[in-house]
Amino acid sequence: MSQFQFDLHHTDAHSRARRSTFHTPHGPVEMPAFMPVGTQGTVKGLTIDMVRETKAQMVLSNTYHLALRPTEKVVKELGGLHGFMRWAGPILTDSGGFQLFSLAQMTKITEQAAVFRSHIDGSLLELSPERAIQIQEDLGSDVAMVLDHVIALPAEDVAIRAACERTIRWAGRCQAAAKRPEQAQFAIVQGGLNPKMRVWCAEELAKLDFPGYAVGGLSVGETPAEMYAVLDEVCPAMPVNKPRYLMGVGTPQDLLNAVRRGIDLFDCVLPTRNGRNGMAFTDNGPLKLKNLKHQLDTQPVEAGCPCPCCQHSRGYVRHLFMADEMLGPMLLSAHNLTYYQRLLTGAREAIEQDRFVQYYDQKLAGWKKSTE
Ligand code: PRF
Ligand code: ZN
Repeated sequence: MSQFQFDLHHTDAHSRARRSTFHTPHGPVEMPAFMPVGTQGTVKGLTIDMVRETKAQMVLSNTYHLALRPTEKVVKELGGLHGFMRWAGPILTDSGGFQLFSLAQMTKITEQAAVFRSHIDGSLLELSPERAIQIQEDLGSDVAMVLDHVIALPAEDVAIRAACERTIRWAGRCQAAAKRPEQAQFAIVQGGLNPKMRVWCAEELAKLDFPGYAVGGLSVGETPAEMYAVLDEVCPAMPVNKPRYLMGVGTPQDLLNAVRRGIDLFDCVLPTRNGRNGMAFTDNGPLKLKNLKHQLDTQPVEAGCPCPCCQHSRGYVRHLFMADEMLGPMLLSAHNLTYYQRLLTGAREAIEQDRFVQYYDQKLAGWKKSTE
């Protein structure tokens, strides 16, 4: 019996939103779910106990960064990612496909592998599908992502097709390279903004029978409407009985729009990155804590929020940012991650009760009230 069972409990009566549980060797993930990003084996600014207190169930980490530093051998020696980070729950690792495209100075990409220069010391390195899997097996994550070929948008159809075809062949090679039954691999659907290519890529990958599927290549500069249009087409082409993960997305509004279209899993740097920059997500839209209007504000960032930030006044949090104190970014990162978890907990409850569309309308109406 696979350790990666997926139970689809319910589909919302008025949308494609799904309520499910994904089982892993390090415990279950109630979906729809959001994973905080722990690129370097740390969710920036938070201790691992603080990450747990946000109610995160699963965290994401990165092959590319950890392979460069401290190297997967060091992580393996120090107990794998679970022992290294001291995170007892499920972990997903990204393959490096997207980081090659966004961070590294790519020198050559062939059928065999991507050759690139490290963004840290400029050294020349090679990432093949087999190597991406071997690194992720050493890291010991529960879910490994296949190595995909990400291209910049907009792109010509021929370039999109070539990247899709290579992504499909590489997915097959990743699957063939797997040695650890305690690790599941998720395939990644590419295809740019071309709906036909997206559907074709999803159908070809579905034939390989992966335990989960991701949608990649989105949130790379297209409009939200363009991204939602791709999800409208691609979700119905993905297997019903497997988790669906939208990589690197997004704003609270993006998350609810994607859930509505049938996505089950997300990761994004936005809650932590924006938190570090003084921006808080709330049910009444974003708050900029550096704004002078918060100087004497005695209210918490969000009334009723159980996070450590919301035990303080907005005036105090503003002071921390103005005085460049590190507690400010820490508190707002904790708040924003808590906000994202509460948003998805609410979504799960709403789906169970067939009222996801009302939930969506209610959240959107609140966010539109923002005056900042
Ligand atoms: N591929 C991989 N990781 C990713 C993406 C992708 O397309 C994205 C796109 N938003 C984020 N992270 N491997
Ligand atoms: Zn809070």
